[in-house]
Amino acid sequence: MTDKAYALFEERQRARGIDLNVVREKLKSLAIETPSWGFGDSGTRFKVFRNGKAARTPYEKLEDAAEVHRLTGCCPSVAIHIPWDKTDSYGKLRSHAESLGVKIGAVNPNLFQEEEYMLGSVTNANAAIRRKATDHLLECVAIAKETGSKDLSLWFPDGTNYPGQGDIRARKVWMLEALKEVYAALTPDMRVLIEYKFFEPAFYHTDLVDWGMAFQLANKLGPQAQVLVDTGHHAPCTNVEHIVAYLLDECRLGGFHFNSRKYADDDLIVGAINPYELFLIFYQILDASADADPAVRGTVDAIAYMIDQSHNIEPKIEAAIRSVLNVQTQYAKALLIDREEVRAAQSEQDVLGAEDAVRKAFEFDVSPLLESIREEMGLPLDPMRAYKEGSYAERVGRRG
Ligand code: PSV
Ligand code: MN
Ligand code: MN
Repeated sequence: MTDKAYALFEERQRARGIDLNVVREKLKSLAIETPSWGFGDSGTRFKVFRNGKAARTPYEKLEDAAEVHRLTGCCPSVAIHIPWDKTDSYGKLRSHAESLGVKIGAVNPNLFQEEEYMLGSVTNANAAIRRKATDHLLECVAIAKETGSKDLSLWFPDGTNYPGQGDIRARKVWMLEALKEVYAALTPDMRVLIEYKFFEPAFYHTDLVDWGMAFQLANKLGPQAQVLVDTGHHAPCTNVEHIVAYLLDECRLGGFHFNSRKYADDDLIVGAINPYELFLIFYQILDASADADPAVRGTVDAIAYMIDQSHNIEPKIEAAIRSVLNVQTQYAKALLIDREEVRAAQSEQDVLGAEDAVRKAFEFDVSPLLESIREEMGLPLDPMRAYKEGSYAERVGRRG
């Protein structure tokens, strides 16, 4: 049945001039990083529901993430969040990850949980608090060196709630000062990925409110600083794929935090709300991967695809699997765009022809392709079902 479906799919794509060997190779090399915090209990400001099955320690989070990798074959690394994942030995944590067949990925400092950060962390008017926040960032660089991580994902909750509450220009200077110290501590193979967000937890002004400010900071710091696009961190109606294309062309797109949103920073399962946006993001990335400038192509190759979701009602491992499969699906669809057809329509200024060349790839059912690749890689054809029927789910069920 699968063979027949794939044969039909192949025939159809071949007739369109799509080289499925290239598509297959690209799909097989897609790596998506899962977040440790997506495997622990999390919630909203209203309540954290405890279902008794979520991972309780950084070690268990890595085990759950490794199970997602075992089933999907495309999640070889796990981002950590400090101090949520604080442990007495990061070397031990690293070995634990490696023994499970995964690596520790980006290190995420946390500047939003200590009482002292109420009025800001690196942009607090109190120099001692700024020092403490910067020291935490430096501690995370040191942790990254121990875990073998190359990326530090930086998100700052800093901002103000009322006009006049803070000196916006002074805070801008303090932010740069802190980041310069962090940048100076990196080894040449490390990066800082700067994440922006348009509001929350601050409701009047946010120090790093958008991609333009993150981009400007990255430019001031140097080539090892790039922008991290969290898909949930934009005002409604923002054209995220445009931002992606712009940053790629400037060689400043470092990575993603994928998640879905309907309203604000909802942190829902990736692709659950607007899968077409995800597809269009991948279209821009794939288009840039064929850019004449090797620096742009190199930027594409180094993109860190990370998931940042934290669910308060869904079972964690299944939610992570769903997100990963949704990312894979949209990537597969974007790989079916005939970019020559798009280019031809663009050069003829054929508006609807160009739109059609992009959209029609989205409309293909790529499940025969994904199943065929899973079969080739020795993976379960239906990772979600395999999880539900497997012994790991039973083991998780005994937690509590
Ligand atoms: C902030 O909303 C954020 O997107 C940052 O990436 C944090 O590290 C993460 O969420 C915490 O869940
Ligand atoms: Mn994020
Ligand atoms: Mn967020």
